[in-house]
Formats: sequence, structure tokens, C-alpha cells
Amino acid sequence: MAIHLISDLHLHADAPWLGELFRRTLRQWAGHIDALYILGDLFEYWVGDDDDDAFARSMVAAMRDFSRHTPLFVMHGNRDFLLGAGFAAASGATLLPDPHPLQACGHRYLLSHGDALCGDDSAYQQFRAMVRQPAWQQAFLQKPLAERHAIARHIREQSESRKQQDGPSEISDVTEDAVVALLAANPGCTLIHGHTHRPAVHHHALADGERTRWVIQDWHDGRAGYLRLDDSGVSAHPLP
Ligand code: LP5
Ligand code: MN
Repeated sequence: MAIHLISDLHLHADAPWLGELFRRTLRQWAGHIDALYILGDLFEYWVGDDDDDAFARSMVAAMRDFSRHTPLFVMHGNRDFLLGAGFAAASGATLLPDPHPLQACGHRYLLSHGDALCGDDSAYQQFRAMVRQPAWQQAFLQKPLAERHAIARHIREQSESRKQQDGPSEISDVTEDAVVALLAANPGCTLIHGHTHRPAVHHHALADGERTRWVIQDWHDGRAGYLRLDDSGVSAHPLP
């Protein structure tokens, strides 16, 4: 039995290599693994399932082909939290809540995007609390598509310039407190998340012993990777 996990692909028409790699990877894995989990930020941004963007549609079609052979699960990220029932129906993916417990290959895992664990980033957490409200989402989705795209591009630019001003900053990583609290609430689980763009394996001391946290490799600048769960546990692999 083998399960693969990927996250933070940030698929976008302006980076064709990402779309090509995603398509190729789906074709290679279809029918050869037991399930694929995508833990958020699959897309650079998502402004609603009614978007008629040709690139996004071609990615959804590739997922549809994959999910005919192999179960496909998708969790929301901070870029694509508006993926909804229309996307799920078109792609054949099952949308997962964050966090999501997974029992596989004799081990217990807890899957998350990871943004909710960045407790020191109070500006982001305020933004997150606003945009995750159903009423806010309903109002946003009623705006014309062009306006939604313009707002999303504006927020992306703001987010990028904030990162450039601040440089690589601790606030964009998860906090020990948030990780330990989540692990304590989920006894026996190994935590797997993405979002922070800091692929690694960490160990945390809890009252019931040491627990492991895997951070998934994001796809950027020609680099990509995935995690594999099988009988021997978790392993990280690059994608050529
Ligand atoms: O994504 P990344 O890596 O650059 O940085 C994230 C946090 N940024 C974000 C924003 C996303 O990049 C863009 C989301 C696009 C969604 C499109 C659909 C919905 C549009 C909704 C528009 C209101 O998640 C960044 C973190 C970083 O991770 C590290 O963890 O720091 O957080 C921020 O930059 C948040 C800003 O500081 C807060 C911005 C508030 C802007 C509020 C404007 C409201 C305008 C409302 C208009 C209707
Ligand atoms: Mn993210």
C-alpha cells in the first residue's frame, strides 16, 4: 500500500513547467498508488469554481482523468480556500477539512495545510479569519469574475511585497505552541503539512513521548517533491 502527498504547487498559466509536471505526475501515478492527497495551494489562487480560465480547466480535467483510477483528496490552502463543490464534482476530488486524521499502513497521521499553525503572523490570521467566513465568501463569489481576479492579484502583490520587505521571517513559520497543542489533541499522530516552504522533518517532545512532523516540499524554481506513506512510514522524494 502507498499513499502520496503533495502541496504548494501554486499552479498558474504563467509557469507552464508546473502544469506540465503536474500532468505528467498524475499520469505516472494513476492506478499505481492507493490515493493522492493534495494538502493545499494546488493553485496560485482560486477565485471561484465558475472561473472559465483555460489553464485551470485543463488542470481540473487532468485531475478528472486521474481520479477515475485512483482516489484523490484535496485540502484548502491559503491561496485556494474557495475551491468548492463545483471543483470537487469536475475533478472527482474529495475536499477535506483542515486538519484531517488519516490512518494508513498501520500508522496514524494528521494532515493540515499549515497556515493555521503560523500563530505569530497576526496580520495573516486576521485576514484568514475574515475570508474563511461563509458570509464573506458568499459576498465575494457574487462579484463579477474580472473583479474577483483583480482583487486576488492585488492581495497576491501585497503578500509578495510584504515578504520582500520582511525577508525570510520567523513569523511565516509554524509556532512550537500551535504544533504541540495540535499534536496533544491528536494522540499518536504524526503531523504532515505544507505552506511554510521549509521542507524538513522535525521532532517534538510531548507528554506521551516524541512525535514527528513532516513538512512537504513546495514546487518552485524547477524543484518539486512529494511524501510517500507506506508500511515503512514516511519518506520524502524529489520529482524530476
Ligand atoms: O501566499 P503567500 O505565500 O504569499 O503568503 C501567505 C499569506 N498571504 C496570503 C494571501 C495569498 O497570497 C493570496 C490569496 C488569494 C486568494 C484569492 C481569492 C480570494 C481573494 C480574497 C481577497 C480579500 O495568504 C501571508 C503570510 C504568508 O503566507 C506566510 O505565512 O504572511 O499573509 C499576508 O500577507 C496577509 C496580509 O498581511 C493581510 C492582507 C490583508 C488584506 C486585506 C484586504 C481586504 C480587501 C478586501 C476586498 C474585498
Ligand atoms: Mn500556503
